[in-house]
Amino acid sequence: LTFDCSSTLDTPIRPSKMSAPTGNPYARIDDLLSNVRNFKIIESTLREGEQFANSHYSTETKIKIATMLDQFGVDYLELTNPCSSPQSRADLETICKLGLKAKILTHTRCTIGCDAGVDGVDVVIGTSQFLREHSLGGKDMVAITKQALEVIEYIKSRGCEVRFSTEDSFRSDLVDLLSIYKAVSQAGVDRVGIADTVGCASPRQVYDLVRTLRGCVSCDIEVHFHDDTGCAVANAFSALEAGATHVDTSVLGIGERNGITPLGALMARMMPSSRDYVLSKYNLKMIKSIEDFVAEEVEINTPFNNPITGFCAFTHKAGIHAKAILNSPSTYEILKPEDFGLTRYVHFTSRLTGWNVIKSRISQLGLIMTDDQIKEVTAKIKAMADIRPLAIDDADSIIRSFHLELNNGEGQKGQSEQ
Ligand code: AKG
Repeated sequence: LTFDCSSTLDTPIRPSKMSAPTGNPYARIDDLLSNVRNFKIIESTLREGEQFANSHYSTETKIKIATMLDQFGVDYLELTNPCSSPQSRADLETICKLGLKAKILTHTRCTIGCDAGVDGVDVVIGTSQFLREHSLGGKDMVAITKQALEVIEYIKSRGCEVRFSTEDSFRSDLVDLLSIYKAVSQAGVDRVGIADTVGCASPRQVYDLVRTLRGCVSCDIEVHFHDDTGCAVANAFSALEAGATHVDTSVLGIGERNGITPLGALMARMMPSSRDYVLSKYNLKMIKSIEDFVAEEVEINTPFNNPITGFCAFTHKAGIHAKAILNSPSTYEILKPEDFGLTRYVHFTSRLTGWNVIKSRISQLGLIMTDDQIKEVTAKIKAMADIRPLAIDDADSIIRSFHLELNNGEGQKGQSEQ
């Protein structure tokens, strides 16, 4: 096989909207190949997510997850291969009959069979030296390409969408990769897929590979990133900047090992760059309920630092932050909690608190004090918080008893003046 991508370069590639320069010197202006404002989600909680250590979905759970993700607005749902087990086949058939808006895909190794009424099939085969040697019995790229073309032809003959992906793309030879992608693109696949199967890629490597591939194939480009080295969200964003069109996600990122690009975290990443697009397409207010449902099903907790839904994702604590947040939330928030149906919390009970936030709490409690009095009660709260952590009720009692003392003082003063 030889590598020659020149013949596909004349195919027009859909331009994404150019962004206007903003006051932010770091805001990037998209180039014409970027899909940051024009991407699709292939949601794989029901395939990659089923490979998560704790997953054992019942049919009802699968229906609920599929329905919620469909209402959220994902473009595709990827489900476990129906050949995995009789129940997997039955569940896939059930979900295909739900009449969801999202297209239903299944995921298979590069073999013929098993489409079970789906809209499309995601085909994958290993191309790295590791997988060819230890998983595919020493197959060379000529044999792999021949097998891929046969399977693609069969799936197309069944009237299904077809995506062809190389497993372990980032440890595969670049010429091998581009050659097979070009061959399958010419055979008419709807998408080619790049998979960072071991989570080794960096955002810059992702950008380079996707940008190179974008010049070699005319079809869509899907990306799948594992999170072993913590880059799954950054890599997905980089891939979109380089021209990828579809991103694989799962709820809370569940999948093999520590999983893949999480749906919610990807939404968080996309909002600052593509707010209008994301809001027009995805029902962000559902993220928390979807994550809560899946977390309970697979018996995990949402991590404290989870974007959007971590318990303190919209909590502000230090006095200097709290003061600015009370004046204008954009000072310390890049995401607006109300976009996700959530609320911010300004912490006011710690030793780091400041008088501005205590002033706001005093007014929430319906009490009136002068600025000097507020500063005095703030000092009392800080002194107590130096001794032990304070609950909201503790801080409120300090405020209330201080207020009472003030009033009693005034009352006594008034009595003695009479
Ligand atoms: C992986 O390589 O980690 C997969 O789960 C397959 C990805 C794909 O089909 O693109």
